[in-house]
Amino acid sequence: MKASYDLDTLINNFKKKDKIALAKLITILENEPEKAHEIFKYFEDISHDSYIIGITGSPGVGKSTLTGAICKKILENGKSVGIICVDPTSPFSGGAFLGDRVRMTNISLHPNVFLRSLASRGYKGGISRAVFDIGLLYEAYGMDIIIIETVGVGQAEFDIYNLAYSVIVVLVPGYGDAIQMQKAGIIEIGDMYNINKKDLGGEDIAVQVEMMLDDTVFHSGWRPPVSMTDAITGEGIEELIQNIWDHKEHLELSEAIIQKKKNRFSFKIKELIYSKIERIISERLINENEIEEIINHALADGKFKIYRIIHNKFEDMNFELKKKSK
Ligand SMILES: Nc1nc2c(ncn2[C@@H]2O[C@H](COP(=O)(O)OP(=O)(O)OP(=O)(O)O)[C@@H](O)[C@H]2O)c(=O)[nH]1
Ligand SMILES: [Mg+2]
Repeated sequence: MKASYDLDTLINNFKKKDKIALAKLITILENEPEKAHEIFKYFEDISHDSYIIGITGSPGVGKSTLTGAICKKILENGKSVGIICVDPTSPFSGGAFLGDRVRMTNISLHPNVFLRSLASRGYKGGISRAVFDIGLLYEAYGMDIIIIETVGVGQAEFDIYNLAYSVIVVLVPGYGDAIQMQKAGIIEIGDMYNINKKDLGGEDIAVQVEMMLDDTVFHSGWRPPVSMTDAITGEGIEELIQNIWDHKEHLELSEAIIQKKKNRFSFKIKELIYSKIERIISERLINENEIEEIINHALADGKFKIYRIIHNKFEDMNFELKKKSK
């Protein structure tokens, strides 16, 4: 069911920093991604840039608590923060929405904060698309900082590295994370490493991470720093935040920020181009019924003929395409 709304009014309220309008626009983008085209037209005169921080790590390492603690410090400096929590663990941890809200209740009530939780499964157009669109909306809203929290790294469907400018990989004592890290190759993903739950130890893992980093060559000239925090008491948060600003400065001075911004948009542009091409193909070259026919034909003729049938069909399509482009 599609909700009824008046886009002009919504946008007007959004521009007056009305959080309800922001929430509604996010919902529209989630449910009707094709509306992005109409919505973002209203913001073409805005030139605001937000700085995007990614927080990633295994379930339960304290990403949400850390996000809350970082956010609190940023707010103390008079800045605004838009948070996106991508939470694939919700079925296990008993509800991402509730969990994150409870953990971040204090900050999410602050006028300069907006928090949106997304369940990563079942997203129309994929989770990266939704995160990208919400991030862009936060930028239009004028958020100074955007924080994206997500479980795990390097999942095909959600590539935090391409969406955030500074990525914090969070580890905790006692998980054997250093070994996991090496296996997953995530040493290439973190712009910084943070050992959370330092109240439970963690010196060992900090040393292991430092050693691994010492063995790695960083062509960018940025060697990821390692910090330790207790996200509950806020101990160590200052240092972690300093690492973020140092990384931001490094990106800006080396102009690597341009590449980061390019990465963020390039996947989106590719997605838009591919979906357009797909539409053109289905409208002009081959429709669903014809595809069904090919499938039936291939199945009826036996499995070994499948490649020949597909090959011939594509030859025909190429021919059609050439004819049309003349
Ligand atoms: N002892 C200790 N506990 C912490 C610390 N930070 C977070 N926790 C606790 O660890 C648990 C998980 O914290 P979350 O912030 O929900 O962790 P998360 O990584 O966001 O979890 P998911 O989003 O479900 O993957 C909660 O019970 C927190 O209170 C810390 O520094 N020390
Ligand atoms: Mg969380």
